[in-house]
Amino acid sequence: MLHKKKDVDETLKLAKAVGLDVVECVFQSGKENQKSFFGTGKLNSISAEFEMKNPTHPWYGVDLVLVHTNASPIQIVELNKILKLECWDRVRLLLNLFTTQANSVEAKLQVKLAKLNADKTIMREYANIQNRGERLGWGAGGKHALESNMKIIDREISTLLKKKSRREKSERERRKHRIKNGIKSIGLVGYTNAGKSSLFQNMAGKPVLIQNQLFSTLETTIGRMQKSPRILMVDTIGFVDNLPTILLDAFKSTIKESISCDLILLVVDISDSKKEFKRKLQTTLTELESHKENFNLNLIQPVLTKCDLVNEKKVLSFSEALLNYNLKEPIITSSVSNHGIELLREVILTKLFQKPKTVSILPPTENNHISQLAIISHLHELGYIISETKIDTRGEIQVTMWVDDVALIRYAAKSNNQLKI
Ligand SMILES: Nc1nc2c(ncn2[C@@H]2O[C@H](COP(=O)(O)OP(=O)(O)OP(=O)(O)O)[C@@H](O)[C@H]2O)c(=O)[nH]1
Ligand SMILES: [Mg+2]
Repeated sequence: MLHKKKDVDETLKLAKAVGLDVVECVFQSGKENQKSFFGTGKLNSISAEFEMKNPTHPWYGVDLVLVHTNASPIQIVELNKILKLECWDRVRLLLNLFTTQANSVEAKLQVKLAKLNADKTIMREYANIQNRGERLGWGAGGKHALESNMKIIDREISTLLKKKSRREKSERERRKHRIKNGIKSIGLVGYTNAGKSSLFQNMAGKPVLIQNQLFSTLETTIGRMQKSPRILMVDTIGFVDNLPTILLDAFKSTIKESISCDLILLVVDISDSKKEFKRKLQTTLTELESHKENFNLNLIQPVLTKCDLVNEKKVLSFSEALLNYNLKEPIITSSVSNHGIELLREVILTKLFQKPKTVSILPPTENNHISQLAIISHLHELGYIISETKIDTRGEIQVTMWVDDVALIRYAAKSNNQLKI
């Protein structure tokens, strides 16, 4: 791997997630070379070392070079030409990871689109070289192959864009339908590997992929929060530093779905070092800020998770650090020990429904003959019942529940005065 900065930990994790075995990191300091990222002298010496083909050399058998940057197409082509090996920058690395992780039709479509757009930028660069009359580099193919490949890519991109826009339209319709029916939604957002899917699974009871790996989740899963009225939780892709524009564009609608909600849980891993905690939080907030036309920043509720892995002192120190970002007081949780989960549920319910409502269900009379059991069963559908108390003397049943005001009033109007709010 070639890189200029020393903070390559995350790139190494991405490489591991793709199944790559990194044998060595090569550093170079100094100003970035616009054409080849690294200085020509350095690249030539690396190339010479590759060409030696000495079986005892640690690079023997290496078939891929990673560059620790979101490189320009010019740089990728030039690196390819000099090193005569396949070269991936962070964009290609992430694209390959996303390709292996994409399971749903939606994610596959988005990744494929991003990949084709990335390929197109490289081909365009080869075409530029050709127009300048230079010799095409290693791996470029012939002139005709290049032209016909570019045409094929353009056609595929336009087909995929049409499919994507159809899917987005039906998603918009579904969302409209949910809003019309008073169904609330909560988005889980945060850095990749923060613990979003674990929190989702814990609170919604729906199994999702949970792995100690970057970008386990690429698609959106929606599940109903347990012990609550109809509140839908949305688990989706996480953020990462410098996510390439090509991928950001492809996943824009997925990200939009997780933030166009009534409440946003900003999930932050508290088991990280303070430096990592701040870096990941800053990236997530910057990302959210860039989408602020789709939601109100006041809807963000921070959740510091994985608290089972740290001591009280660290919890306090990280909670304090969070306040410097003008965020609300965080809820401290663990999806493993269940610490804070019930408190988080209460906070969510209070934010969405203010407080529990108590209603009285009167026994049937000659005119009003709906059974109390039938009304209670309907109330179960409408909201979440916390308690039911029978008032013996009057035969009345008092029910305390979390419920949407409008839905309750609408139902009470249909109950022939048997349901008193
Ligand atoms: N100890 C502990 N581990 C946790 C907790 N929450 C999540 N994890 C672990 O952290 C890792 C990442 O968890 P996920 O829930 O997959 O994280 P994510 O944010 O959905 O990650 P991506 O989908 O990859 O962006 C997994 O190994 C989980 O088991 C927690 O509360 N405590
Ligand atoms: Mg996940």
